[in-house]
Amino acid sequence: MLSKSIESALNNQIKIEAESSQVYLAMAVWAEVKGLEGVSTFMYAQSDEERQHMLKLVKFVNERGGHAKISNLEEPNDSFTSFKEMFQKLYDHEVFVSKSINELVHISLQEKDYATHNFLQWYVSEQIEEEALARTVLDKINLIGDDKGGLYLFDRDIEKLTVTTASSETTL
Ligand code: OFO
Repeated sequence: MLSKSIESALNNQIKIEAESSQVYLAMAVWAEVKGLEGVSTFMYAQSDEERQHMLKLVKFVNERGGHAKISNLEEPNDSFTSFKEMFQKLYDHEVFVSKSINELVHISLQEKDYATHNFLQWYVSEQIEEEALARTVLDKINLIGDDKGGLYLFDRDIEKLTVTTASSETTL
């Protein structure tokens, strides 16, 4: 059985994961409108993954005797001055999510809720993967700079990065 404080912390994370899905959906749309199909496919896939992260939490809260809360979401930013800015925001967002997961892990230990602590380890590994992926993408964008040919190749290649993330194995 979840304590009230753990339930509320997990529910807060449900909102964060749902908002992450919206953040990446808005990025997918922006990239699609700009004609970068590879980038938009990557972002649509990221958005789907975040929804899975949210659902995994929903199931966990309900299975442990809590009540998952489905909240109103912040409207995501849907315009960017450049691809570099968009990918920087993706990276910053993942760092923010990692901090939030770490805080949850901390609370679960404080409350000696080892089941929740164990459940959260999946998210800890996931955030390591996602931060690394976002950093790799950002490094590539920085290398390309304003080179249009480089951007074309990047757009073609980024879809392959989607396939290699461990998170694509997500199951509920
Ligand atoms: Fe939910 O993993 Fe990214 O944010």
